[in-house]
Amino acid sequence: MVPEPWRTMDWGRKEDELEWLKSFRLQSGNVKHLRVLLCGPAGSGKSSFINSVDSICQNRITGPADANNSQGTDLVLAKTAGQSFTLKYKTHRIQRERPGQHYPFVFNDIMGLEPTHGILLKDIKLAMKGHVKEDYTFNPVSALKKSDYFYNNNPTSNDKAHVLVFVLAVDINDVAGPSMFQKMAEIRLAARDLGIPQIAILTKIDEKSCALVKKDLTNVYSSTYIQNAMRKVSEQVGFPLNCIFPLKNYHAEIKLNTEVDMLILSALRKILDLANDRVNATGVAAANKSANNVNRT
Ligand SMILES: Nc1nc2c(ncn2[C@@H]2O[C@H](COP(=O)(O)OP(=O)(O)O)[C@@H](O)[C@H]2O)c(=O)[nH]1
Ligand SMILES: [Mg+2]
Repeated sequence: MVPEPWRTMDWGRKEDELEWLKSFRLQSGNVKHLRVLLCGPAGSGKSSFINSVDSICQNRITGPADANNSQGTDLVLAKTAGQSFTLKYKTHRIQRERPGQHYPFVFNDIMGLEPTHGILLKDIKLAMKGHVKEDYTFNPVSALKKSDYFYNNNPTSNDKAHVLVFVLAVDINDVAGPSMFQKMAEIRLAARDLGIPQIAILTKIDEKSCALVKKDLTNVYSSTYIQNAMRKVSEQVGFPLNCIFPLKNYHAEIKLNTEVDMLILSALRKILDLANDRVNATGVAAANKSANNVNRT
């Protein structure tokens, strides 16, 4: 345990955070929704994160979309496909409290970090640029081709990713080899080159960190184990420390819990702020470009 927590959290502010989420609106009229691309190894908690956000947004634990196996949904998919490690590109929307209404952000998750059988870097770039159509099944040995039915030739701003989130279990440094970190760094650089902001969430702090945090989640920012995990991820992949969020997903609970909600909401807030900034910056750039074109005519 470190003497002073390195990050602060006002655990009593849940109602304010929820109010912020409920009133969350897009600042730009250029897009219908913000697209959040989640990327991480099989079993890291990508589907559980989407389900957890869904649960918080609906103020109840919602039925699992597809996170339901101890090995992770991606591995289940991989096994059913005869060890060929495939994964469909699916957009997950988050329902508001009333059926039929949705929040202005969507999630896609891709199993992209396994160096040998994960989704190819080329395909991840295509997904970031909005070229991958819904329901495409990624092939770990060959990238999506322009001639393919699932190749979107004319992606709109709605199809493009506005933020990239690495979903890593907090013990990633103990289990991942150099090639996985290398691939993560390559993906992060590709996102940076496309102007897409990136953050990381470190999941499973209730299971894979120190006894202190397992006992009480509010110790999260005082844990040396978690601080070291964040530092190593920061060094290996290149995220600034303030873009790394340790948290726990809902996975076995039947009721919401304030501490779990607060950790997820603080990550979600950062994700949505970064995505909103990205969309606004793209809108300004497009407006400047068209103004320049008008000036030239
Ligand atoms: N203890 C704990 N288990 C988690 C957490 N997040 C996910 N899990 C479990 O880890 C397994 C894999 O999660 P899943 O969301 O399917 O991973 P995915 O393959 O990345 O989509 C499932 O059994 C989840 O219940 C977490 O924060 N804490
Ligand atoms: Mg999954």
